[in-house]
Amino acid sequence: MALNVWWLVTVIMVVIHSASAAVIESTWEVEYKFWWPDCKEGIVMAINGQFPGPTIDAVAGDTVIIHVTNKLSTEGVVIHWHGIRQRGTPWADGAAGVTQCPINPGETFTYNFTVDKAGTHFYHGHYGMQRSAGLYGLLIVKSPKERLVYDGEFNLLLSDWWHQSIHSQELALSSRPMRWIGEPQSLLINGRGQFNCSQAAYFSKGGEKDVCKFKDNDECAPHALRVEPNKVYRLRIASTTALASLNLAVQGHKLVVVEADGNYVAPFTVKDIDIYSGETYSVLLKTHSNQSKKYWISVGVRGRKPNTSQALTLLNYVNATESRPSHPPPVTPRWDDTERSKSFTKKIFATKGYPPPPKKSDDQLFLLNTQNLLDDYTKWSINNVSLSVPVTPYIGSIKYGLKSAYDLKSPAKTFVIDNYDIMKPPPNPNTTKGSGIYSFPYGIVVDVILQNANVLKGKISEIHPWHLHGHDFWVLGYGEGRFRPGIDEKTYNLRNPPLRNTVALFPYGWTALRFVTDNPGVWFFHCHIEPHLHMGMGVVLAEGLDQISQMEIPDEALGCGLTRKWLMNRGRP
Ligand SMILES: [Cu+2]
Repeated sequence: MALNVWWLVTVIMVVIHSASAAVIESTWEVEYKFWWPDCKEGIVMAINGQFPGPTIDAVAGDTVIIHVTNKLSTEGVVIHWHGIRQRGTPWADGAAGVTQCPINPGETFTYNFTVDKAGTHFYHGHYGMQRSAGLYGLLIVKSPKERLVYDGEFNLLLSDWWHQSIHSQELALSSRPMRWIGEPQSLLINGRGQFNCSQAAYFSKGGEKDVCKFKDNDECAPHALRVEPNKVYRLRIASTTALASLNLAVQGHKLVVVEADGNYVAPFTVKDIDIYSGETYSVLLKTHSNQSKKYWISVGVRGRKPNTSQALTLLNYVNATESRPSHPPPVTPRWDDTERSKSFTKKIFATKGYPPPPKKSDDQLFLLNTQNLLDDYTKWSINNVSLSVPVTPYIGSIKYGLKSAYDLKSPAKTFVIDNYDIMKPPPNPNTTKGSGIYSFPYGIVVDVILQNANVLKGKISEIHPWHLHGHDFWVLGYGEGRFRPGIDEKTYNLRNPPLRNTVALFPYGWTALRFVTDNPGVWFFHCHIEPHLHMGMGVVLAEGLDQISQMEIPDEALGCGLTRKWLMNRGRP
């Protein structure tokens, strides 16, 4: 038994110090840059000449001030701080059209917010499909009272990469008929991948001739993780993929999952982890004693039929004598083994010390996810409305009472068609588009039931990772088929559900979550698959409308659409 519980020591609380809050301030210039992310030249969105963008290292309680200058010549830009709740600063959430106007070329916008809670987070573009173009980086918030004990840590930022430009991708997805962007050309680990070759090809038929050739300082050369024997390492893993659901394994080593989306979870041991776009995990890895070997870290695609090679990097023991691993990389579990994915997800529970959720909810949203047509354009819809984000940011429209800036009528709070058969393509393929929002008073408990369904053609239901801005929510449960009101609520886990900001909606199933409207602001809630969001797969939640109207919002956030007009005329009759 003693051998299997080495991680137990790591959950003993250790108080290190009570740091006084610091201010982390930087100036960022966002620009397009030629880069070789997968050993092939492409164009990335770089920050201060770096791809991925710089890692922000903060301590819980710190203030982060980032002056973002848009050095793109012809398009706007925003940065969303994924996992940061933005309490009191909803205008700094960085969602274009929701919490601010895109920053114009040549202009600077200052984000100023507090990172109030420790966790593994990241940041990314939230305008058009700029995340897919490489506008992302890590945001690590350390705890002044870290409860986990480990000897060192590494960050693994996972993403997917296309050779087609995002402008071409956006146009393809918005064309009639829609042209699908296909699977990514490469997967990247910390912005590094290899297209059309494999570092591990010496194990396969092609042999040495297919082994990637790169120099150590090439932009696509993987960064190995250098470890010592008999130590515990924390791997902070984040997925900012545009499309791919991923699986990560470290050859010859078990992983103990301890954190998900910035919240500690009850530790559990696995051979590999599934990670969906928008999610983060920390895992603890214990190195072997007295080893002199090298091991593969492999990342592969799940949930969609893969057409992309694994991303690989290495775990190298400091005194490794071998030049490369002596065994092939771990094989990614079969892409369509959905039961395996569900079984991983269902192992995640809050660790001791987290208060349970409120026993009952005050309001409920049932959100049916469907793929539809709008004048023969392919769209994703929620309760038969495909989201069309207005030019004027909602937060400004609400603050200044600009009633013509968006649809004042809220979308339906439940499925439009009561007897909708989720196992079949939609009987009526046609949808509508809209910009209406769901409004909630301050301080109530809201349940959301996400309901998946069959796509437009064929017999397929896709995985959608849903991400909520401004909140962590409790994941109360998952179920198969159509949600049965009055019955399925009884299966909710109200004892130790995990707190997260992103949750998977599995094929032909439902996912239930609960949150408290304790953060006045306007919050995007959407599928984190970038093409899906681009095609309308999201909703907008406004909470505490009275508080928003009293709130101070920098004018610079609102210099577009009807709020610009309002600000220009302010003070005039
Ligand atoms: Cu989706």
